[in-house]
Amino acid sequence: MRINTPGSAGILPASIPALLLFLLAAISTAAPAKKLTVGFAQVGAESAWRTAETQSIKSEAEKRGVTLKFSDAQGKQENQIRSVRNFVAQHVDAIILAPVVETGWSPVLQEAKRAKIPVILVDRGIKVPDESLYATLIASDFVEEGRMAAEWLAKKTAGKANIVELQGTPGAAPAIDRKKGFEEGIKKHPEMKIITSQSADFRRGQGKEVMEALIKKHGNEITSVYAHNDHMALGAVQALDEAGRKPGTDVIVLSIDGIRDAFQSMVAGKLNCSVECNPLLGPMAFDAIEKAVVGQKLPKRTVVQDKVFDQSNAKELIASRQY
Ligand code: GZL
Repeated sequence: MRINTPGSAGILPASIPALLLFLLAAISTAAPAKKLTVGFAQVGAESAWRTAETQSIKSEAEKRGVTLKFSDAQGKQENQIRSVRNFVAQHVDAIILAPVVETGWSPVLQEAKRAKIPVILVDRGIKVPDESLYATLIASDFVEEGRMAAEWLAKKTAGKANIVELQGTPGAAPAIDRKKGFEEGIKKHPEMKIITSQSADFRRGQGKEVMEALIKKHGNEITSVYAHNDHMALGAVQALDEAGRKPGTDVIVLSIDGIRDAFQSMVAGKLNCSVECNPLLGPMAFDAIEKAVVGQKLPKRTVVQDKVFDQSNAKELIASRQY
């Protein structure tokens, strides 16, 4: 290929800049980067939040021409571990893992490390003695989400509330940390008490069932419900409605995620507040993979920023919601 530069003659570049241009031109016509194959070990499909996250990762893979191998663990860690092991055996280029719980990951992640396959954690963290077992974690700060929820409730109730807490999946990072952050947040308010706290596994149906039982047991003592996700809160709203309590007025209901159904419930005056937890992690996950597969060092943690939504802004924002 002839590169004409000032003072040059003949077909070969005569100066260094020209040589560099020549080499660049040569490289740029090289074969396109290798088509990546990525394994994605997803928790399951327990909530609209989860399906929005799955959709974000699937559509981003398609947009980038990545072959995505997807597995749904039905909420079971042993299924996720089996999926990761299978992805290693299939020699994928990278693995995306949304770990259902925090512990029990070292053995299978050591297998991925030995196979030199980078693991990108999305949406939930893990507890491992050796942090080199994963390339990066892309997730919200659940402790902060819990604190934001507590702060909102303290303002709404002038620091007086008897709270039912509906926890997420036992052992899951968002359940552990949202509880921790909320408890930290209400500590400053002696008249804000958690009167009972039970898991409903991030599921709407279980949120309704658990709330029905708690209404029977605690009746009008309950003045607030704090749910670790919108789905459980919407189940609780249904239970309160059916029990003749007025969710949104007699009982202040708040949760986390910011899904469209939560916005609809806030517009209807039933749910009072939802702290956002953005599930649209596809673009960040594949940006991280593209760096990891060429050996670039990644930050151990990328914190996804969240906002607080309530009945004061739900109506104007609902049309713009993407999940
Ligand atoms: C949060 C995610 C949680 C959501 C729930 O990152 O792990 O799991 O808050 C989902 O809706 O079930």
